Amino acid sequence: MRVDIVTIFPSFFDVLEVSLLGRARGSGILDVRVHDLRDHTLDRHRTVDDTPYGGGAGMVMKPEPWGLALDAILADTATPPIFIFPSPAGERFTQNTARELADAPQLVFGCGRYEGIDERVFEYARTLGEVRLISLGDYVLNGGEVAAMAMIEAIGRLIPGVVGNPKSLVEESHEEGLLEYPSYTKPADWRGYEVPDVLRSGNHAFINQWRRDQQLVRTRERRPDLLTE
Ligand code: 6GU
Repeated sequence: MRVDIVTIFPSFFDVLEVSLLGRARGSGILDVRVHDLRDHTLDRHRTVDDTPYGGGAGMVMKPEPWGLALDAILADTATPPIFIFPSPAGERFTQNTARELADAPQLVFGCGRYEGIDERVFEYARTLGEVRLISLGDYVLNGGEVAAMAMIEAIGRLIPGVVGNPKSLVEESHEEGLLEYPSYTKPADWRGYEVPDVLRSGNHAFINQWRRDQQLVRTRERRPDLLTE
């Protein structure tokens, strides 16, 4: 998968070089390219924002640098990509969203700052590919960078070969609409806290039943919204 990121803070994405995703980049499964929006400005001050039409607080990102940045990415692209603009005003990002996006050959993340990006940029991007405004949740971050990083990690780990053992993708929170069951490892007794007997019984039917019960108990307690949706 190819991932292009447009941002005024390219160094935010340096961390993509470490851990699982770093290894996937090294092995060619993930081709990540970070683009500095300011490289597509035409003025001496490399201006990316201006005051909002209609008044109001904050600054809005100007459309011209965005247009040139998207054009530069498209100039070197075979098929229409999916554009993702992280935004608290977008649809909610879920495990389902991650699964949908993991099949795409190319994702382009447009990271906005300030009060947002001039709306016409989204209209223009729709002429180049599918456009999705996506939010991580109901709270506000300073910009799209951290949100894009979270989405790239959630999507990237679903690409075959990124996570070493594909089985570890199946038994985890949200894969079946429930929270994950509790996990334990050695020692069996740690500071007087014991591992539940059933997990040491060797009876896999009991173990599976216990784990399923724990998933339901946890989900009911912590995330009742998942059971009613
Ligand atoms: Cl995607 N962007 C910003 N700026 N804030 C957010 C968000 C995204 N998701 C939750 N809060």
